[in-house]
Amino acid sequence: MPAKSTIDLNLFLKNPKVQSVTTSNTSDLQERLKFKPPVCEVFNHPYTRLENAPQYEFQIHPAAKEQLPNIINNPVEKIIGLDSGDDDHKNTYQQQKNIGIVFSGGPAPGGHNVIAGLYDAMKKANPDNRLFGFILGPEGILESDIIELNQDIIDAHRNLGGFSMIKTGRTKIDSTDKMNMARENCKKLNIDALVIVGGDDSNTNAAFLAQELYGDGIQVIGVPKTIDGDIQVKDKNGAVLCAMSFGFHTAARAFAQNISNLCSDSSSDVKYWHICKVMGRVASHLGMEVALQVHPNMCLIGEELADYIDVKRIEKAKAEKTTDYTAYGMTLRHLSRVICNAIVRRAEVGKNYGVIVIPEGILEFINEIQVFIIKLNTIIAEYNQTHDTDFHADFVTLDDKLDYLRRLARFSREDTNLSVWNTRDDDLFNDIPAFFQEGLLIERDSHGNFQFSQVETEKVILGLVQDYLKIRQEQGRYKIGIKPEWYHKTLKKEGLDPDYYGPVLFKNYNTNDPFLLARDSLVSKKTLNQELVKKQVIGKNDGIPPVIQRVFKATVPKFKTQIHFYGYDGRGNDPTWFDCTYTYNLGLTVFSLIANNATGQMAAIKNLEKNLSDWEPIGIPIAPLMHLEERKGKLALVLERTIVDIESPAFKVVKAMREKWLAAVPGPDQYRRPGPIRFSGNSVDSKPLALTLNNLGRKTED
Ligand code: FBP
Repeated sequence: MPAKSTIDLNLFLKNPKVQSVTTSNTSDLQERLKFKPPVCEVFNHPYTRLENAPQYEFQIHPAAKEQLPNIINNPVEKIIGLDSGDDDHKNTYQQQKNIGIVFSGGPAPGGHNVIAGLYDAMKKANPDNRLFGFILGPEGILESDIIELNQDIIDAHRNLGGFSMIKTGRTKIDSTDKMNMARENCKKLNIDALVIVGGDDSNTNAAFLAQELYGDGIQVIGVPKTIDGDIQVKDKNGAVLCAMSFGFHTAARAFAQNISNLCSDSSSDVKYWHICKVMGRVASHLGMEVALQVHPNMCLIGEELADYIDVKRIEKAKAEKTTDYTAYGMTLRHLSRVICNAIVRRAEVGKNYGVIVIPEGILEFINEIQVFIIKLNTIIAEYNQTHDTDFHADFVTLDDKLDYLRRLARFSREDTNLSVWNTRDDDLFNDIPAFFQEGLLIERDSHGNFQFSQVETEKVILGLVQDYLKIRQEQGRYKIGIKPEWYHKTLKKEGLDPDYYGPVLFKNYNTNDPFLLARDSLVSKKTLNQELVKKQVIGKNDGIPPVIQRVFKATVPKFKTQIHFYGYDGRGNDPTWFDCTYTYNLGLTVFSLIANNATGQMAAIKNLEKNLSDWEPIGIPIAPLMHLEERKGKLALVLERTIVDIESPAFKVVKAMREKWLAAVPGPDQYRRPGPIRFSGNSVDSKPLALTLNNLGRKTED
């Protein structure tokens, strides 16, 4: 029986040594709070001014010209440091300002440093400047829910992850009523400038607000935030203006460390395939960066699948004088075959384990699924508009929703002009598993985006992979390779002659292959018995020797999986040194843009892929970056997202290394250990590897 504890818990908890163990104020936290990110050279001057950079041009969409007339002609602005200036400039720069800031969309590491940078710069320019945080995202603007940010609040959040200082939300200011409400509230609160820290949709919002508030003299500045890494800006000639949104590096490194740990576990325990879904609503940037950091056995890149062309199908269709549209882009079925082939090849060299990275948004790039998503977006948006109600409130269960779709399909037979959903769509949709149907029918977010993070993408793919592996196993085309030495040793130990049984059991016996592969015909104990009898190795009534049964069992694979999702954890991680420094400088840039009267601009750091001494703070006009996209079933003007460029050096490296990382050969795996997130130092891996490779690739091309 354990001895009864005699400690006085109250006294124990007051003990300074116990308190040093239980305190939340860890040394890591203290180090972070104290860290002062280095700044770009221009910010060492007391003032800054803007300089037009007309050499950067954009392909402007006519809809952007029409809808955003007051900000469409904004140029790229360079920020220049000034030691002194004329009095007019000084007066404008130092004029007292009330600035409002809001986080919008998902958290991204570094957001607090944007606020800290802005706060420090504005207090340096004029200690009477005031900074207000809108609480819970754009909803805070509509509700006038605001908090004044002071030194204590800022200092308690420096270099820390999350958006907890003022919280965030996904409300969209997308109607005339909401725009008017935003204007009235900003005016009531005497806001001179509004800063929107957000992703593509939030910067779209920033552009429309800048247009709307232009006449009121309220400036609006955007900041490129999102772990997804899909805000990247180039001008029309390919000059990189913003290589990456903030938060991407930290999230990728956080995911990479966890996935690298799984690589270690997997190659030790040798019994699981780890299926790792990583965030990134549409683009596969995070998946690709994780692949570069970790070298997993497989990494799917959505953009590559969309680009796939099935030459065999095209030729077949050509011979039949038809067109096979399914030959363009990879189908889910084909994708599952590609994954299975890789799993089978590793099994043949004895590696019945591994790690697969699947980007969250992969289904967006699968033609057949994309068609469903667009059709369902349209159906839901049309229903809400026609009935002035909510589709999901009216059709609560999956059965209700399926019923409604069935009715639409029935109507389509009567009126083919109105058929977004026809009987073929309905039949195909009814063929997919219920959990996936439910996923495809889930509520869209406030921007009308399909919520990929809510869909069990990995389960959909895994289901198909499992089915196909089963078929291959039944056909005898999925086996575990076994080492000849083990086979010889095992049989000899039991007094049996390996050479007597070997040719019957293995299709490559007596070759120099490093792994023995069981014959295709041996798919069960029954077929093993039949073969041994047929080849007269055993008599009809002898039964299979136990050691032969053991050898056979060792050749039969069990596909065991563990599923993981990496997303919210990385979004909340404390920022890397790179993200801390990047975001602090973004905050300083925001103030320079405001102090120099800019509006409709997005703060950015040019040359981010290079060393800090080459970083150039700039303002990028948002309006020229916009194009038309389907949202809530309609075309809307939005900021264009950047997906993975399959012609980029970084992607080409991933493609070239894929076979090596698969390691479907005897010998060790090729996993890379990125290690934990480092907070100090400025070495090559302290910035995204994709950026470094793209920069090196561009240099090589020059
Ligand atoms: P942002 O584009 O707002 O930065 O959010 C990105 C993201 O983290 C995606 O990777 C993910 O699909 C989505 O947010 C999840 O959204 P939610 O927080 O609403 O679950």
